[in-house]
Amino acid sequence: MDPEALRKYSALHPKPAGLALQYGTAGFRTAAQHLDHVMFRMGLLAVLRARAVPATIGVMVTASHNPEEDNGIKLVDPLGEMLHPSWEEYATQLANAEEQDLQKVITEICQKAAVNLHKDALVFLGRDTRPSSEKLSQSVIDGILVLGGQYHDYGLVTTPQLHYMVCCQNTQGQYGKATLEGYYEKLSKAFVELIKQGESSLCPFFPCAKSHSSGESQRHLKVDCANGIGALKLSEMKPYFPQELLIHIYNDGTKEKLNHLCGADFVKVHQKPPVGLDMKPNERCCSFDGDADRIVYYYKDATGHFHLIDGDKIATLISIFLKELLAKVRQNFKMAVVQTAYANGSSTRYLEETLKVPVHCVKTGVKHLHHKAQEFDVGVYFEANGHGTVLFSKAAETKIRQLVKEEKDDEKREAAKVLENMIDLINQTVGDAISDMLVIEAILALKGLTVQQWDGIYTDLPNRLLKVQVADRRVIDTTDAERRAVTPPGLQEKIDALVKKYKLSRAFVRPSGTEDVVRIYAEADTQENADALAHEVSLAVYHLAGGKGAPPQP
Ligand code: G16
Repeated sequence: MDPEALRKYSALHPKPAGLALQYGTAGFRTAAQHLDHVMFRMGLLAVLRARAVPATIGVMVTASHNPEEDNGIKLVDPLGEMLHPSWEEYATQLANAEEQDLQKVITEICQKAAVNLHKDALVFLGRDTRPSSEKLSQSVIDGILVLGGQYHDYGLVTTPQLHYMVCCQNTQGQYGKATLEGYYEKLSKAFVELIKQGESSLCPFFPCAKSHSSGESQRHLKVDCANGIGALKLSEMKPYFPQELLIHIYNDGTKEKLNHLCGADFVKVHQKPPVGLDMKPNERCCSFDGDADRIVYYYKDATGHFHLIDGDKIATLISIFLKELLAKVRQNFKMAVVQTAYANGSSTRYLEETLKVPVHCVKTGVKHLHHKAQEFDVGVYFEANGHGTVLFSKAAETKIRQLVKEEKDDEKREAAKVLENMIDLINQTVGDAISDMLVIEAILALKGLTVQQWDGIYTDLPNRLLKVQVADRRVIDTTDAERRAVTPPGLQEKIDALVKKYKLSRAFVRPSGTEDVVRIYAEADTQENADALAHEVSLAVYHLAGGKGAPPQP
């Protein structure tokens, strides 16, 4: 490390006085103008991490679902997973170090994490379409270079595409080719194979598949791309899709602002369609978020009523499909679903009681869900907001591929083939809107399901998500996978008392790790009751946790 170069470059990326940020649910996130120093320093950290592992590390410049004016950065570990929690702490220390202490903090990290400064370091870089992203990723590059690292800049990519590239690189191509073409080819090949299997007489499991794929209306899918990177990448991928899937892109970023009144987060929170997407009754539609790692589906029925199909129903559809196939390959694979406190009570009940699949609840943040899902042969994880994927253990994947090659029993072999294609279609590194969309489209086509039939698997309990601004959201501390508040004193007692007023009700509060707000979730027997409960809880937060501005209005 050249201390002089470090001093010189760090002075070009000064830390605003008094600013302290924390590596949150998905990295650092705040107004873009406050992030230049963080970007430079995360370039430094990525090099240290790459040397410590040692392996290629990813850096994604994005603030995902946040407003266009925000930005952020997510670090990606070698197999495409989120940065290891022990390094989140280093990230926070480095981001908040005063300029004169920077070198000392780097030396401390090197000592604690046994970083060999003489090793090569390669960092993969990607960014979303925010106006601030290009300049901020240049600051990351400055940080990488000053510590003697090398980088490959993928430029504009979705977050999951960058995770995929990192995994391909570190598995020496076993996971796929570390190029966009490699990603498009891998996913589209698996998708086409699955659709073909549905139409093949050799594969008897999908009697309704043929009639589904020949139905003209079933071939169309309207996709709201949140005016973000998803639009660019989905258009690039379109030529790879077969005739059975006709994608129509809306909110492509040419006219409106990123995430403004559209995108997966908007649709989920407001439980209404995005602007800019003209929805006819019973048409299948979906929304990506700003960096295309989340997806939710929806449609409008003949009476004009809006139906949201969120991450819980996506997890349910995938679980039903996989469970049927796993029964056919008869390998006693352990399957489970991982959710968070936001999961609708009806989804948990359906999964546990009807489908008989074990369900686990963990803290918000895909990093927590991913970690838990790794404990099973087949771990399906989804946040209600549409962020999720499926993980197959190495042992399960190897067995499935072996059955495809060697199994004599036709039924077992064909089921294994479907599973093999699912493994290739699913981006196992992280939730991926494009990959999830194709998984869902394949399942609907193979099972011959319409969006309404999918929606009808169970009925969501009415629910409401709200946000409240407080002076310092860290005053709220939670336990039991964020389902109970430990501080401030009296808050949980108040919530418990409010919940008792309504039938089938549940509510919790937690500080967001991506926005400066406290999130409130409530569900109850009717929408009016869910709304009323959420409002009363938001007032409790406002009064007991130092609310800012005017009290929340109903
Ligand atoms: C990120 C995380 C998600 C999380 C979401 C909201 O999503 O990756 O796991 O659910 O933030 O987190 P919070 O409630 O803490 O603000 P994204 O799509 O914005 O990167």
